Amino acid sequence: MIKQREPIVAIATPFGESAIGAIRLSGYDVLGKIRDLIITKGEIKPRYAHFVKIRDEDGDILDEGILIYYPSPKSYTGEDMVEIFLHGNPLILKKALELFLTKGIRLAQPGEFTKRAFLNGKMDLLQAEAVADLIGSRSERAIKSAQKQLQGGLSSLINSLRERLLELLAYVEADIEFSEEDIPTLTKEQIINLLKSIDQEIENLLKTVKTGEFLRRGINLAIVGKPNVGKSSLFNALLGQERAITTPIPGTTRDFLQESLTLKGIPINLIDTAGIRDTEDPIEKIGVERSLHKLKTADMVLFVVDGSKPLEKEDIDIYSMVKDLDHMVVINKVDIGLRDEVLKEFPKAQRVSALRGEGIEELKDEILNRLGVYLTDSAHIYITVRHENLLKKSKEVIKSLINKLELEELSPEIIMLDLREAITYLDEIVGTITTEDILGGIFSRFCIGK
Ligand SMILES: Nc1nc2c(ncn2[C@@H]2O[C@H](COP(=O)(O)OP(=O)(O)OP(=O)(O)O)[C@@H](O)[C@H]2O)c(=O)[nH]1
Ligand SMILES: [Mg+2]
Repeated sequence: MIKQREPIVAIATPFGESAIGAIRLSGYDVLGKIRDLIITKGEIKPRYAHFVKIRDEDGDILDEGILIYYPSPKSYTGEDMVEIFLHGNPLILKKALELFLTKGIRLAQPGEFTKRAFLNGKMDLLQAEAVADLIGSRSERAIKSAQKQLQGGLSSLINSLRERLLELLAYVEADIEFSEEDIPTLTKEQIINLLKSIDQEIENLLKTVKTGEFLRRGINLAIVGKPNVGKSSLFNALLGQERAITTPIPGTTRDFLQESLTLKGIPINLIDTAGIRDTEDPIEKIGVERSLHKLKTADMVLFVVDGSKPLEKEDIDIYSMVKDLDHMVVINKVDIGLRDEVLKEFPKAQRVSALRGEGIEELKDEILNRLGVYLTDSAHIYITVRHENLLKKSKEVIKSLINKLELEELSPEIIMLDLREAITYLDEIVGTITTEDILGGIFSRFCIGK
């Protein structure tokens, strides 16, 4: 059922000068509310591009542009909507916005258009989440995955699990209601097998969460080590460009540097840091503090040592800070020697020559391996932590039901109770059941105007 809510308005394009700036309006009788500010020849027809002028209260023309009217229910939100495209001057757009605000229309909250689209059944919760993902995507793979979810890829997977549980529920229910009659029922083994296959599918989906989170927010990868081991050279080699200054003088990098790259379509935020050592230099000291901070907040730390020289106390001290974090040891400068003692200390380390670009591709592969990146190449379906939490709960119920069934005779009522609970969590994923809290959490991370 479509419900038309109070009219809202937002500027839908980013702040700044641009060729065109868009203003979006949605809600009950929204066109009627702004009609006297719009000058146009003839009637405003649904889904037509109309050339219009916007006038202010005194009748002065603010700007001219294109207006499109989408009456309910055929619009993004399902409500009456208007989109106006003016010249992309922030002052003009702000002035137009203010004019509309005087007409009893309020400013939209982040994600409110999409929230209304969801509430009006234009999309399910998974698709609504994908809208924000799509806008925020930082790699082609991330776009593909968001696009897939927007098209309902994940929804149909969850719905098929849900339908199979519902079907099972119907069988068990029928077993109670018509127990005297001759209707087909499932054997215990059949029920267990069905539950096991559902459990396995949930397991497969759960495997995608880590990669999904990396795809959506990127991976923070920090390069640390003592001065002069070749951190900045490695940074440049991974980026494929001479971005950081490298010199033979220890203490070259004073502040951290960040650059983006993608590895197999996963966005990476690569961070080069100042070499960590005790220093009296006040500038370098701050740099070292920043390095330590980056080290602690990274998803993965690349700890670099110079393989051509004996290890020093500084190397060991830094390693003791790194070893309990997600980390990889990188032995650099193998082109000028690889000492046995270094190899003995770090036998599993990746060996590279940042200067010559040797071992860099292998290092990239190993980074993704170690992060547990699991690429579902054709499916492009990756769940989020929200989905993971609910899927885990559903899986727990299913697992314990399987266990109970294998151990004892269960009454159909107990089986039904468990099945209903497992279904409830899936309902929450697609948004058949929601609370204001859940919706607030999801839509607050949207931009205004979407
Ligand atoms: N032979 C050889 N030299 C290297 C290699 N990697 C880096 N170097 C040299 O080692 C010196 C230090 O390199 P940087 O990349 O500046 O080292 P860093 O760890 O960033 O140093 P700080 O910023 O001072 O902490 C430079 O002269 C580099 O050319 C390598 O793989 N082989
Ligand atoms: Mg450096």
